[in-house]
Amino acid sequence: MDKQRLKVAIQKSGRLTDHSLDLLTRCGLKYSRGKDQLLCFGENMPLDVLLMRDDDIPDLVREDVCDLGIVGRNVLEEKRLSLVAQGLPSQFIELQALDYGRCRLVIAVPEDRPYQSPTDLNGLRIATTYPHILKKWLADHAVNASVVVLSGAVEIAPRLGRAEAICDLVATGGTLSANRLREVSTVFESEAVLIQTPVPLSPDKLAWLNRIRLRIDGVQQVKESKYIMLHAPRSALADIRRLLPGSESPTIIPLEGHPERVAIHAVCRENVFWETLESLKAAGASAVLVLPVEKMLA
Ligand code: PRT
Ligand code: ZN
Repeated sequence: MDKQRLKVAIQKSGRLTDHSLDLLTRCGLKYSRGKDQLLCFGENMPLDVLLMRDDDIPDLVREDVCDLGIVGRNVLEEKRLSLVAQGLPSQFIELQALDYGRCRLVIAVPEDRPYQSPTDLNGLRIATTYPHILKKWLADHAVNASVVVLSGAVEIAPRLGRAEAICDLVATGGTLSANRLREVSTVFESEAVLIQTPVPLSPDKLAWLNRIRLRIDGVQQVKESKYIMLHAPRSALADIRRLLPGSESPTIIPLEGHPERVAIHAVCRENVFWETLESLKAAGASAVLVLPVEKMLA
């Protein structure tokens, strides 16, 4: 593989795959997928995408097989703590959070089990696929429980009599309630993060990484942003500026033949709801138009 090209590892098939490919596409990457389905070749940037199991991504980046990786912070933290336990170097360079794949690692118990505080877990068996994160949390809370390590289907462990509690990832909470479990404590909060090799990048690769990071910032900023245009009496300018959510300095344009009215154009960095439009109208605005923002570069 070409050493001058950035290699980024993302999950091959799972919850982060579509979001990660979508993010790279929004950053301008056009790619073709290799025959083996493991590599996407960047056609318009010196950047290739390797499709891997998420559990392998931290090591691929730590060992400099890939320059970059996108992985859940939960997977990264579990890996980091397992390296610490083995006395190995455990620093990962986390470049930025990516605002998707949000979930939390929680302790859950059967709905009918009383629970007031972490000490109620003393003496219990807790099933998880995240033993290192769980053990650290138990130690931090001075709880003496035993950790049952499973490779999946953690939510059915209490019903099978393998554990009295579980420590698992939750997004909506649907899986817990379907299994008559209730969340009692958050152990770790997670989202997808971009990580970097500990080996310094060549100047060319670094320049591309910096460009991509600026584009990621741009992609994140426009998610909620809207471009709003409206007409308003000059006298209402102060009120209207106050009503525009998250906008810095709007552009004010005179309207030919209407000295008392102006056009106002502004980028709002938050979503614009109907309530805001109604308030704008009440303040004297007319011809209000709200458009999505596709790209932004600060
Ligand atoms: O094959 P590979 O090893 O790559 O994939 P995987 O099966 O290990 O991972 P995958 O695709 O399930 O998840 C990848 C990453 O997505 C995780 O490491 C998290 O960072 C993130 N993520 C976000 C989640 C969830 N949300 C999530 N809800 N990972 C797992 N879940 C599971 C959870 O384990 C439970 O079974 O979904 C269920 C709960 O979901 P709710 O919505 O019912 O609460
Ligand atoms: Zn995995």
